[in-house]
Amino acid sequence: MTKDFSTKETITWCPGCPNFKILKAFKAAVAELGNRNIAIVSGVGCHAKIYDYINLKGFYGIHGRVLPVCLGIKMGNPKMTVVGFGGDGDTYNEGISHFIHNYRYNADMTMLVHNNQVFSLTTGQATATTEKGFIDGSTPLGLKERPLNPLIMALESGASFVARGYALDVPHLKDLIKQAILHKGFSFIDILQPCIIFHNVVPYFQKNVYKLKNHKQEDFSAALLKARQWDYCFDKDKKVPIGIFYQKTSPAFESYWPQLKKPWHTVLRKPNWQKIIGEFK
Ligand SMILES: Cc1ncc(C[n+]2csc(CCOP(=O)(O)OP(=O)(O)O)c2C)c(N)n1
Repeated sequence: MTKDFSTKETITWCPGCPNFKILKAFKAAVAELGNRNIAIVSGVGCHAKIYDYINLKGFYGIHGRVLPVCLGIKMGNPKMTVVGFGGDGDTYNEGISHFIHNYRYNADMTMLVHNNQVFSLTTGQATATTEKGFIDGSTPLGLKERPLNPLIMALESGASFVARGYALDVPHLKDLIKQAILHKGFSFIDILQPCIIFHNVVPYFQKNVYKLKNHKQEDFSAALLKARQWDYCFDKDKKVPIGIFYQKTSPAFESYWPQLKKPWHTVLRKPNWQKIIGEFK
């Protein structure tokens, strides 16, 4: 049940923040999957607080380093389901190299990016996915660069599962999360999570977000075409597709490293903690 995944922590997101919806969708998804063998990992930022609100074990992160921690957990216990939560700054700025290389590795884990298109916790500076022209204290003359499209970057990096969700469509997001977790390989969902304080584009999304229909998920060219439909800017009233853009079967990291096939992680190790602690005295 969803409430089994709740904690007693006081939630400190701003009232009305779409992060509440991501929390709701995630808890409902894992409750429906009936899987408690999940480790969660977060970055640093507003999104990362989700770690405190989900009753699962894991690691409350380091800014931009969600994916290396996820991969370490997966290598340590290949039977574990691993889910990372990152911000757009966290994942597409500080963590961009991990983002690219993890598509090459294709370990069986899931990355959920709360994309509010700003560094929210530090009060709204521009990230890699902020639209050109965005004005803020750190870009008073308007941001000059064009945003990166993380879907295209994921596809071109060899991703085996690429999706986009919308935090304010909880049932749809819940289904995406379930499918991402069930996917055998590295799955990525860019979740539109408009920050209602520093980057409130809710009206744009309410008007323009639509669900992919009759889209061939195994067709790479079709995926690229759909990913290009919206460029993360808000000047031209473009439609914003959500759903699974691309999914393919390809060998997961755990399957091609022979060391990870053996059940070595189940061997009971008996570390001499006194000796180890002594080395640091
Ligand atoms: C290595 C490092 N760089 C910078 C910071 C400062 N910092 C803390 S939170 C944050 C913003 C996070 O933004 P984002 O990842 O987009 O998450 P959001 O707050 O929007 O959910 C930054 C830059 C930090 N903690 N560590």
